[in-house]
Amino acid sequence: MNKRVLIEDKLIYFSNAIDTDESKPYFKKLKETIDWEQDEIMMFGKKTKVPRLTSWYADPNVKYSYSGLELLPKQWTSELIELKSLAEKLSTHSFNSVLLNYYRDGADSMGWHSDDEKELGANPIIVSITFGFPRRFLIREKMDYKKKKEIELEDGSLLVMRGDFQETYQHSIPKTKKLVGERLNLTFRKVL
Ligand SMILES: O=C(O)CCC(=O)C(=O)O
Repeated sequence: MNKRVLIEDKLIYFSNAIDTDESKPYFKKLKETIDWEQDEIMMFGKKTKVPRLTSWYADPNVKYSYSGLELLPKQWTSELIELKSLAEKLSTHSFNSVLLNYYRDGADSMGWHSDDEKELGANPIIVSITFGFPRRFLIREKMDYKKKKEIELEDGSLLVMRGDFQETYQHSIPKTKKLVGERLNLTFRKVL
């Protein structure tokens, strides 16, 4: 497994946390078994579809709201439990929930944001696992948007976000006009 520190104490990248011969079956199983939903949020007073499909799994009684949406937890599947264990092993932290995103093509995206909801507490540890087509993960400093970094999140990769990463930076997955394949992303979180 190849480990790289991208930002000291804040961002650690494992490029092949899951081997290709395992990542392909995970992709297929997650795509087929996860209860994908098309969420809608209010933007400028209008209901707008979120540009990706999402799903939320968590321990019972865990409540979370995200972009103004109250999420109701679904029950862990066996693949999600396995991936949670891997996330816990590599981050030495425990999680009680996972938010999944399904990017169907290059028109699907995630806008600039920080995972700084108060339910996650100060300096949350979040682990992000990617399956499928690699997409650009952009990072910018909140105090100076011109200070940017980026990394391509590859199939089977695992990214640990920790320390004051969410407080100091925003991140996004931009749209692309390139022909890109489907991508699944899982972010393991601990809701307090
Ligand atoms: O798809 C990704 O890699 C980013 C996901 C993300 O930013 C999030 O779930 O908050």
